[in-house]
Amino acid sequence: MEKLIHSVILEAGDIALQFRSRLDAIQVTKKGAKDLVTEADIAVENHIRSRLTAATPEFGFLGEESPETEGKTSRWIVDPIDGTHSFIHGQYFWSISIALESKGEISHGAVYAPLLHELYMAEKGKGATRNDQTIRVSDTIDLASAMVGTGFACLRAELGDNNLERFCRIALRTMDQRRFGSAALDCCLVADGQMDAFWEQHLNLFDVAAGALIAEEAGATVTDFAGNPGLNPEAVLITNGEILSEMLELM
Ligand code: LIP
Repeated sequence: MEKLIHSVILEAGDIALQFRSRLDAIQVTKKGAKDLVTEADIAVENHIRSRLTAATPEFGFLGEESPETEGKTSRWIVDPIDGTHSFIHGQYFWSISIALESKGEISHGAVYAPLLHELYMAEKGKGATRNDQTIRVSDTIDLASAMVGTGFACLRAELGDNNLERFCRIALRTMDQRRFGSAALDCCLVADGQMDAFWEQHLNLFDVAAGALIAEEAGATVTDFAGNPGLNPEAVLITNGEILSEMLELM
């Protein structure tokens, strides 16, 4: 399965980069007030979907840009471009995310950031890698020394709880903060120790299914904002473990 995911995600990256090379000319459509989709998102998802479906016709498929199909025991969970706004603005921090769920559990995850030349992969129980090198979370032991990241779910900006108060509370207690714009990649940055924690609310499963597995396999804790273990896209908190209790106090 890893070989299939590896090839498909690299092909998808090439397609996204072709669109990026003519960014001024690509079509952008609004799905909602702040929810944009580009030709690139659709072309990348179509490619991933046709390749994965041809190889595993019995699996279901949940993607950001196309209707879901159900499978018997397994399904692919795909975000063709996570960080569409970053992509449209010609920035570096966007990624392609592919996860495989079997019997309700994410078994494989891959996140590829083509402009950063970073490919993160994990298989349940077998650890996580970045460009084939094993990765581990940081060993930062307190929030005062921590670099943390978040996102503001701009697509769901009309929701009352918009994360700004929480961000201000946490920012006062940490060494520094980042908002990179791709939740999938944010999870991987915790996995390889570039950040000590990441949180975001009101995400979709396809944003974080792969990234959360990669983080967990690198030693991260994956909980909701109350500390319940496991991935809840409505409230995702990923930490290096050491700073989990301090983060929970502030959520
Ligand atoms: C985006 C995320 C981003 C988050 C946005 C959005 P998309 O995914 O990864 O970090 O803050 O609300 O969900 O829509 O570009 O795939």
